[in-house]
Amino acid sequence: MIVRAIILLSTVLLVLDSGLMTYGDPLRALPIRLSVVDSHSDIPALMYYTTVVEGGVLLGAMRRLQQTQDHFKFTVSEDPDYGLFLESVNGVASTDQTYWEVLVESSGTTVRISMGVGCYVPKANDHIILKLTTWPISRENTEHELEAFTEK
Ligand code: B12
Repeated sequence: MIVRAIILLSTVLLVLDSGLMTYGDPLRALPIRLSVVDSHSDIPALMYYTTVVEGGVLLGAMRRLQQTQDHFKFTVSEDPDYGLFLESVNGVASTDQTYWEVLVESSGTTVRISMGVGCYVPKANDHIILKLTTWPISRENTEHELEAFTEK
């Protein structure tokens, strides 16, 4: 009986230990760059260096940057379907005609991310670009833009 109890206890400890080894490794901080581009103003593009936890979302890196860097701030709003929408960057808010587009440059290619900042998981050395972009409001342009979105 005692032997059984000891075997059971050892098994439980072994399982717990292997679980802790899998989930308990220190989190790696991956370096990323983040640029803010507002071509609607005379403000030159700003570039920041920050880190994202391996497997962590862009929002986490942006929050870390906001806490450590006086000149970077942003706000988000919550959409019931798609999560967090980036509303403003460095005090410049999106409007009916503009929004903060989120792009990523990686290995020389720049693409628009296909989800919000609360879901996107950056890779090491990604260059994230927050770009104030005109949102086409004419019907013709809107349809074109809708196609570009839905093709993805
Ligand atoms: C129009 C549109 C936009 C417009 C909305 C402005 C406006 N005044 O209408 C603009 C250009 C701002 C936009 C931006 C983005 N969008 Co958009 N957008 C759409 C689109 C084509 C239609 C939405 C719509 O009008 N629905 C009808 C209305 C009545 O419903 P609604 O719930 O009120 O719609 C709102 C939300 O959809 C919200 N919204 C739109 N896009 C996004 C993206 C995110 C991440 C969030 C949280 C909310 C949100 O804005 C709408 C108006 O208020 C959808 C695709 C589709 N066919 O549904 C993509 C779509 C929702 N967008 C998408 C994406 C990825 C983005 C961007 C992240 C792209 C980028 N890399 O920059 C950015 C958001 C960046 C940020 N600042 O956080 C994805 C979301 C996928 C996901 N799983 O998260 C979709 C599904 C397109 C796709 N297939 O990839 N978008």
